[in-house]
Amino acid sequence: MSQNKTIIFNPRSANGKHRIPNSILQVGASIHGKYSYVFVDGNLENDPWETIRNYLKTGEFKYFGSTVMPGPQLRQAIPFTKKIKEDFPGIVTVWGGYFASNQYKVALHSGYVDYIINGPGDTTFPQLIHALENGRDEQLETIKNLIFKNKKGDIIKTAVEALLDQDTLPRFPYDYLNSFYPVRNYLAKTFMGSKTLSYHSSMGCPFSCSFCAVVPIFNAKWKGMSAARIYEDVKYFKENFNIDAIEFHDNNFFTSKKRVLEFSHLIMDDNISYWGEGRIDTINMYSDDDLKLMRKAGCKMIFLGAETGNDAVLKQMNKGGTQSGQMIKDFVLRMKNADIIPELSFVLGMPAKTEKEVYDQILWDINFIKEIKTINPDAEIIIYLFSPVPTEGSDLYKQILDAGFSFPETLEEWISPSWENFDLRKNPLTPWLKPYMIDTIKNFETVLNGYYPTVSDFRIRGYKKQLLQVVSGFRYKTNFYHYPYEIKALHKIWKYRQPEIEGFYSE
Ligand code: B12
Ligand code: SF4
Repeated sequence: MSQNKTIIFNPRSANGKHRIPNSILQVGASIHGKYSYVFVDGNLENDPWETIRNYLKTGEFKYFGSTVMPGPQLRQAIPFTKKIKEDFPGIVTVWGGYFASNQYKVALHSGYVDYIINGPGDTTFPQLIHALENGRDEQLETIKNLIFKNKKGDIIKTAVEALLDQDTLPRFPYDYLNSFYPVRNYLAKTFMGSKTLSYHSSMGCPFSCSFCAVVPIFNAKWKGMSAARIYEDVKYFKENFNIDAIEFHDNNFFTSKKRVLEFSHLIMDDNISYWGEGRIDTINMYSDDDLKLMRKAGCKMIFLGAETGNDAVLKQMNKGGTQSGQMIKDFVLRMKNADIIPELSFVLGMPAKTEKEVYDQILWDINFIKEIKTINPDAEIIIYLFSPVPTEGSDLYKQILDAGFSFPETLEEWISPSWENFDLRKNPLTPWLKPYMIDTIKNFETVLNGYYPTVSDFRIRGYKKQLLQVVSGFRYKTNFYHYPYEIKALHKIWKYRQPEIEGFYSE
């Protein structure tokens, strides 16, 4: 093993109970047994900078790798990486993850991020360390999925590697992680079970929705582990930690029906509930019997990108596949019959030719959401504001640039409060979306969350739920959404948790 060690860092991503850090586990797996490394999980450290600094002061480390998702993770990733360059200039800094891959220019121009892993790092990261350890700079351009500045200061983006057979990837070093942070502490109590595992079983997505950050990285490619391989890990967690629920963090867990049904058969008798993300038109092709089988095997809720009920806007979003407004309505009814909760996300605030068209579409979608709730009151609704992603070359991206939108030009700007709201898709700073439109959406969302609190926040039950419903009922039924302060106050008192920001409420 090399003398030079690596720190693999997971910046803080949420308050409260934390999920197992799959991103850094997979990066660790890629160099496990080849290079020495330590994990630092910002979620579980009181002062992660102190921990990092103490490691670096030993002089044994040369590489600092951080995973970087947009939003709160930037608050540690940016200042820590900058400080490392200032205080320990010999350290090589490497960023990976969705923010890094999509915003690589601003990261490299900062001067304190040396290398970006563009998408999966499973072969890229060990090859990068190998080249740097052996002083083989000339090899860098041949390493796939890498972005860096060459000696002339030009940005080099190397070839993209085809997605690997996921079954051949090394197992995650759970035992090694356990030597830093007890793995059992990551298994949260959620609305699904008392010990919930977060698991990621596939890479990419076969679609190319023009608003989605997965597209520029994976270009409509998807590869999943086999059901048997997933089940091996599930069994490990069942036997060692007695888990009773799983959150599948895949972008599109349900892409392969064969895999889902095989997996359902495998876990049928394990008493494990699960949640995953999928597409309406994909799962709509499953038969009623398939859905029932999944439910029996533990599938409790599925997150689905409904986006909008308007077929013309679905087209503008390049949603692809066969999804339509009518299909969404039919589908939520099928899910009701199968007893699986559909968790539908909507994207409001798309650009349009005139201000009136933008607003009319918002009002139209609000009505559509209410229609969905009438068909299936258990359907969960998540509302996002459209936040552009840099899908270079797409029509929609061109449209938003023409409308005067641009991303921050420095990393420091990304951690300003307004851009943080952009990341959380709560205020996207898009010029066509006027403050009164944002108010309408937010107020509707508050009333909706009052009248129909999410089941995933299991503290809001009994009298709390009833009180919220009484208070919001009049507003919901009469479309009166202005200034819903009384609902906000109750949400604040009971610390209502919106799953789209920090994940499901957990203890
Ligand atoms: C889990 C998760 C969360 C959790 C984080 C829990 C935790 N563990 O800390 C929570 C719920 C907090 C969360 C929140 C948000 N999330 Co999130 N989240 C994810 C999710 C579902 C899984 C991440 C994961 O573990 N992946 C598995 C690992 C193995 O894959 P990976 O991270 O891509 O890592 C590979 C490569 O990227 C690379 N790599 C990654 N990091 C590094 C680092 C180094 C050094 C190297 C070498 C390589 C490398 O190598 C890895 C192995 O090949 C992803 C979607 C997805 N499927 O990835 C979204 C995702 C990353 N989230 C996203 C977003 C936008 C958010 C939010 C900002 C907003 C929102 N409303 O959703 C919030 C707020 C963020 C916050 N609070 O920090 C987006 C990012 C989109 C974008 N614009 O870039 C994604 C892609 C979801 C989506 N499709 O929209 N999130
Ligand atoms: S189906 Fe979902 S994950 Fe796939 S590109 Fe569309 S929005 Fe992104």
